[in-house]
Amino acid sequence: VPDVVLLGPAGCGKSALTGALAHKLRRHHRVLTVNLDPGVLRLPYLPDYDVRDIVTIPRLMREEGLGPNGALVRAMEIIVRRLRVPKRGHTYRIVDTPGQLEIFAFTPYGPAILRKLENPIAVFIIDGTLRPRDLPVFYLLALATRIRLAVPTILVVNKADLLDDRERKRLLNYLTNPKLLKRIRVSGLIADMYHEVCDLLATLVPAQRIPLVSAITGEGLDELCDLLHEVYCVCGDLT
Ligand SMILES: Nc1nc2c(ncn2[C@@H]2O[C@H](COP(=O)(O)OP(=O)(O)OP(=O)(O)O)[C@@H](O)[C@H]2O)c(=O)[nH]1
Ligand SMILES: [Mg+2]
Repeated sequence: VPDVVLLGPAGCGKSALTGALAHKLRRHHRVLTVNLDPGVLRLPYLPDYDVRDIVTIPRLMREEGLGPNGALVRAMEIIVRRLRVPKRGHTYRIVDTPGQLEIFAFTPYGPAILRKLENPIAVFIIDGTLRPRDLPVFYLLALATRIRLAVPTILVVNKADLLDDRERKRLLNYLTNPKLLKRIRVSGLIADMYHEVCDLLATLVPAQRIPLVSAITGEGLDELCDLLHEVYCVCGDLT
C-alpha cells in the first residue's frame, strides 16, 4: 500500500494535484486523502484526515504570538507527536504537504512524518511555467529534498495546460537532459557556477520518465499513476 506524498515549492499545485490524483485513482482504488498543511484555509478536495483537527496556524499565531513560519515549525512539531493517519482498507493514501517546503523537508519534522507513513513515494512537483533557466535551481531543490527524505521520488511537471506544444517539448527536453541547460546563456557572477551545476545534474539525475500533468484538466495523470505503480512494484528501480 503506497502513500503518495506531494511535495514542491509554494504554489506549484500540491493541493490541486492531491485532489485531481485522488479523483483519478478512485475509479479503481480505495483512496484516502490526507492534509498535512495546518495553514491552509480552503482545500480543493475533502480530506479524509486533516491535521487542522490537531492544530492550525492562525491559532498558534494568536496563542503563542508567532509569525506564520515560526507557527508552521511549531505546528509540525506538534503534528509529529499526534499524527495518527487512518488505515481503512485503502489502496492509496494521497498526502498533501504544507506550502513551505523547507519547513517540511529541512526540519526534522517532515522526515519524521514520512517515517510514520507506509511505503512513501514522493512526487516532487515542478511548476511548468518556470523559465528554463530557473530549472537547475529547482532540480537542486528536488535533489536536496530527496536526500533529506530518502524515499523513492518521482518528478512531475504540473500546469501543463498553460504550455503550448513547443514549450512542453522544450521543458521535457531540458529536464531529461540537464546538460542542455548549459546552452542557456547566463552572465555575471553566477555564470561559472551555473554551468558546473548543469554538469553535476547531468551526472546525478537518473534517467526516468517525467510526466507532464495538469491538476486542472487531468491530462497526464494516467501516466503519473502508471509510474507510481511501477515505482511501488519495482521498488527502488527509479530511486
Ligand atoms: N492552470 C493551472 N493552474 C493550477 C494547476 N495546479 C494548480 N494550479 C493553480 O495554482 C495555484 C496554487 O495551487 P495549489 O494547489 O494551492 O498549490 P499548492 O502547492 O498546494 O500551494 P501551497 O500549499 O500554498 O504551497 C492555484 O491558483 C491553482 O488553481 C494546474 O495544473 N494548472
Ligand atoms: Mg497547498
